Amino acid sequence: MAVVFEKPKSLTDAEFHYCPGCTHGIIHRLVAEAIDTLGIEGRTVGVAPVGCAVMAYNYFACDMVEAAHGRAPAVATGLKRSMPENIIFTYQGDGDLASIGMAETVHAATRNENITIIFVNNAIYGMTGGQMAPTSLPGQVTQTSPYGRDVATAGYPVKVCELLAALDGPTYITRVAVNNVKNVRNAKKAIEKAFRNQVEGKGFSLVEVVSSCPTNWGMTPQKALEWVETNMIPYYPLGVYKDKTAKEEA
Ligand SMILES: Cc1ncc(C[n+]2csc(CCOP(=O)(O)OP(=O)(O)O)c2C)c(N)n1
Ligand code: SF4
Repeated sequence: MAVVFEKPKSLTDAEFHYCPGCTHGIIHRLVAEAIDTLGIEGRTVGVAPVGCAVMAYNYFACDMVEAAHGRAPAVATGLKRSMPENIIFTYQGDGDLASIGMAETVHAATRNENITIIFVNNAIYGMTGGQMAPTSLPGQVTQTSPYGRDVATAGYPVKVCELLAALDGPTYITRVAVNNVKNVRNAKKAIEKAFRNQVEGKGFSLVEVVSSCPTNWGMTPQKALEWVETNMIPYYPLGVYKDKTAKEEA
């Protein structure tokens, strides 16, 4: 019988530790599929974050480096510059990338480092038990905003794509989601393009993936996906924010 669906070669056999319904698993799969499709499995090196995806080094079947919290773009820069023939990606949450690691993110982008960043925005600190993240929505209840995020004291959520797209440096900045089949298909294309850009030497690519954290949002997996649609996506509109390659292709 013809095989129509199988596990990507770039995922190991290790069982994911993620909570039921967590979208980290879908995103891991899409990254692994992109590596398989481009045939770069032998020369790809991933950089794992501090956050729920800290054990990504167990799941991707390529060399992996563990970065200190937020420092993945700096580690990726060093890897890429010392081994330019390798394909380097980071996989980071919103606490890792947009809070403690914001400086590394902005400066890697403005230098247009030829790396690929997968940014998982679930609007909360998942690993540490659900504290407010830079991307938590106005009014969102978290462990550290029990009455809801008050923008008067906590400020407004950081819109990473909009912010980075204002820089002259980066090549490709896009926001996708994985809450339904159509969005997963678009996310797959964007992640593949972000890796292809690096293979072709085009520069810094970041894919923000709007994601869910059913455990710390206090929702069933199904409700969490609905909340992505009704609350997250209106605040974080999906789409391409910057694509320097579009000009070349036109
Ligand atoms: C230097 C340092 N500061 C703080 C922490 C605690 N810490 C661990 S993970 C994390 C945030 C995780 O949230 P996020 O990056 O959004 O990823 P998620 O777990 O939601 O996937 C924090 C603050 C740490 N490990 N190291
Ligand atoms: S705490 Fe949230 S982000 Fe972490 S594994 Fe569980 S559902 Fe996923």
